Formats: sequence, C-alpha cells, structure tokens
Amino acid sequence: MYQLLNTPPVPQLPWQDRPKNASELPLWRYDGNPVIGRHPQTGIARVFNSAVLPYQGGFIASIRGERTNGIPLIFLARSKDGLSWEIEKEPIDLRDKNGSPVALRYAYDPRLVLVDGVYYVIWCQDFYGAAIGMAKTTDFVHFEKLENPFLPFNRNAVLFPRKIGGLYTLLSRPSDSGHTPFGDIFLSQSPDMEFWGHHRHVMSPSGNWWENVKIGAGAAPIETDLGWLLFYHGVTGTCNGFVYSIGGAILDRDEPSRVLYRCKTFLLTPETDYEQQGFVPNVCFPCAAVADGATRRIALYYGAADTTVALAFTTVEEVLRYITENSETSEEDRSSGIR
Ligand code: BMA
Repeated sequence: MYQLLNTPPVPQLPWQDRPKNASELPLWRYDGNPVIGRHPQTGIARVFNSAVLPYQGGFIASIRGERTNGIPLIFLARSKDGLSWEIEKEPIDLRDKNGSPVALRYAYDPRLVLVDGVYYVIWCQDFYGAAIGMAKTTDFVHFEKLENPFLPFNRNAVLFPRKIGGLYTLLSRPSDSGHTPFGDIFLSQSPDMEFWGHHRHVMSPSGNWWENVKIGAGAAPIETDLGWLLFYHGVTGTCNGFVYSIGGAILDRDEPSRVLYRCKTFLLTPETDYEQQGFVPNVCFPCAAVADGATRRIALYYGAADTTVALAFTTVEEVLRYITENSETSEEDRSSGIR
C-alpha cells in the first residue's frame, strides 16, 4: 500500500466513489461538474485554472477571474465543502515590501501552496512579457508581492509544498511570447524565495501523441513514499488547435528533477461538453490536487475549456498503481537534468 507523507487529514474533502461505468483511467469526474460555472459573479465572465487548499476547516482558492473586459486577475474564493464557492468581489490587494499597492496588468493561472506555515500564490503576469509572479500571505488579507523569480518568458510555476535539501523548489516552463508551440518542465531552487538557481531539466514532451507539443506542471506535487506525485498538462496539436490533457508522473523525493515513473497515457482528456466547448475548446488544465492524509483520497481541480472549474477524483492507490503499471520513461527523464 502506498503511503502519503506530510499530508494532514482533510475530513471536509469532497468525494464521490468511482462510478461503475468509469473508464479504466484512474481519474473520474464529479457528476455535478462544473463546480464554478459561467458568470459566477458580477464583473467576472469566467473562472478557470484555479488552485485550492484546505483552510480553517473548509477551503480557500486563488482563482483566475477573467473579468468582463477580458483581462484576468486573481481573486480569492472560499468554500465549506469544496463544491460551492463564494468569490470575493475585488481581486487580491497586492502590496510591495513597503506596503504600496502593486497593480498588475494581468495575472493568470494562480497556484496556491503552503510551505512552512506561509501561503504562496504564484501566477503568470506581464513583466515586459509573460513571466512568473509570486506573493506570500499568512492571513489571506495581506499579500506581499515577492521579486519575480525568472526573466520572461515563463509560465506554469508550481512550488513544492516543502523545502527539498533545505531549498524552496519550483517547477516552471520557459516559453515564448505567444501560444508557445514547445515547452519542457524545469526545476529551480532558492534558499529564500528570492534568488533562484540550481536549474535542472525535469522532462520534455514525449513521443506519445497526447503530449507531443508541450507540457507544464499542474498541481503542487503530493508527497508519497514512492516519490512526488505530479499532475501536469500535456498538449497536442490538431487542425483545430491545441488539446490539453492531464498527465501523471512520479518524481524522486530527494532529487525531483529525476522522473521515476511517467504515465504513457493521459489520465483525463477533454470528453464532456464542458471540457470540449467553451472559450477555448478541449482544455483540461489541472491546478490543484488536495489529498486527504487519512483516507488517501485525492480531489483534483482543473480548468475546463478556459471557462469553468471542474473536479475529478482518484485515490493514491489507484493513481500510483496506474502510473507505475503504464510507465514509460526516457533516459533524459531519469537523469538529473543538468548539462
Ligand atoms: C495556456 C494558458 C492557460 C490556458 C491554455 C489553454 O497557454 O494560457 O491559461 O488554459 O493556454 O488555452
């Protein structure tokens, strides 16, 4: 039996058992999807690609709220059960070190991760081009903007939920200024969340068609005795544009640039109406996986068709078994990723 490590119980975790007619894949959808639908609030046209953490007996989310002027910013949302959400009216009030307001031109795809008692929000923003922005908070009222970790262009930054070898550890994907027809996952480390180095390559798109164009980290990795469970997105190209599916890999616990297992099939791909139709069709974009240390259940939140937030379930046992039984890694995946 696989063990979850450093993962507290989350008794309020939403859950549905695997339906009898589910496919052989280890993720199954919540039958009430989407959990956040269109026009969830005045001034917000769409909410998607949002991250969720357990908080004060319920849940808190940093959400991508795409406003009616088309520009995304980060909003907070709260929920008792992880299913019905109340979204704050104003975007988060971001301040610099001196307490002065910071106005972002845009901010999207926020991830939310708790490390050593501090909550970090990490997103993609304008920094003379698309780049990673980050802030910290302990109370979800005061958000201090941190230094931008990398030069442009970069997207999909995801922090590990604990330091590794004494260093904060971040996955990201260097990209270009457009819709980026390439992309590998890299890892960087920092002693202080300000200066980043020890850059390593983690993995590239594989030869498997569902992820042959680009890949990007999705949810903050979950620590298990087998390694870090990473849900990521894998992208393929079609004559009608990109298709985003959810993939799974297991990274070495002490040296996470080494991929131990990598699933050769997707774990979930756009199949339902809300995944196949929307602002951008055919997108399943994972941003948060909440695991319950007691039951070893996992609730995975993902953006659907750049329009809504959807939820899928699995268990540590099922997903690790499926990934290991269907694993295919290259020499480059297994290497430490330094040249
Ligand atoms: C990526 C990001 C995501 C989006 C995806 C599909 O480049 O912009 O926010 O979900 O494209 O449109």
